[in-house]
Amino acid sequence: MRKSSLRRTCAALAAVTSLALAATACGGTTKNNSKSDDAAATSTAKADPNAALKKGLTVGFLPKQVNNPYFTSADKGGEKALTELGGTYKEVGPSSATDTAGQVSYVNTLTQQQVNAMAVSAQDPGALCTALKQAMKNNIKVVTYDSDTKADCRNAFVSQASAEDLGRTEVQLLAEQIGYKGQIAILSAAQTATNQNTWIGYMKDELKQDKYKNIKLVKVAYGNDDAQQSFQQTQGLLQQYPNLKGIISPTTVGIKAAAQYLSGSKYKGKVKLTGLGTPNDMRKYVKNGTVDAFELWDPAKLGDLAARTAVALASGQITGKEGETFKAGDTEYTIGKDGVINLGKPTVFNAKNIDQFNF
Ligand code: RAM
Repeated sequence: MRKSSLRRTCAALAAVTSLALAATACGGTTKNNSKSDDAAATSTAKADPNAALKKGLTVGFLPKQVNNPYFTSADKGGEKALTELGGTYKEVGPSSATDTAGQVSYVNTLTQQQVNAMAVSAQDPGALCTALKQAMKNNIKVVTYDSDTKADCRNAFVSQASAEDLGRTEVQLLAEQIGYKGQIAILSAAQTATNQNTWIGYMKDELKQDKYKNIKLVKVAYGNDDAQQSFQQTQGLLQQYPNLKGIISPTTVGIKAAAQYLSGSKYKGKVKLTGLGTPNDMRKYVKNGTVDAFELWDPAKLGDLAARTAVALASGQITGKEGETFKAGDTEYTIGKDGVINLGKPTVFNAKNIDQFNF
């Protein structure tokens, strides 16, 4: 068998069978038999900050959901960075944000295709672990971006901002808008989404402070990042809690659907809405008085950093350990605890600044 077809067979074997079998049949690694790459695959590998970035690498992007404009922007940012770095971009992924089995099979597809790295936004913290670990054993670098898995199931996580800041500031924004008084609800994405659940945890913690003692969180509803379900969930919240004063929706799909519902209802401007949205989705609702302020980061910058992190890992510049540094474009990033890399601070959008943004 030719070497390249042997490699392909081995990767396919590893992706669909137990790793032990593939490892026996393929001499320990199915990805690349060179010594240096074997070394890079082990957890004891050392980062070489002076290593040149490799050209010709293929990075597969696997978002939570392919037809979500937020991920379209994020992944375009990844594509642009890879083109600049002389690499190849590809994107695969499910069309529903609650198709974890689909995400698992896409991880296996990318492993089979022997990409050099993958950037994954996980629909669920644990469901992808076995598949991601198998990818890493095949010397494929795994970066999560946007929504993490468990720390031992990937090499690094590129986070959009500090999760704690995001959770706390969304509560602060809404509390100010409702005068620190009344019932509030959260309209989230999928019930298993790692990112939303982490932010909601910090929202609940923020609400424990004395200054929020007159605010009551009455419900967390899930719209599954589906426009229609999110719209119906908002309608249901108002039916169940007619005195509701505010909603936080930490999802671009959720906040847009909630704004659409409120904007056509008697609650427009009365029930306050904030959370995470794109300026292009939310512009008309800010202008028509449905929404005062909300926040987000630039998704394209998140995708850009995910791609650059993937290439730095696959080039051996970093391994994902705390304290390692690397340059992405003109910015130097330091890897934090548990392999987390923070993009920066989110932007708060309101009527004054929203026209300065186009994404
Ligand atoms: C949706 C997705 C994504 C989240 C944004 C804010 O597009 O749930 O994971 O980061 O909203």
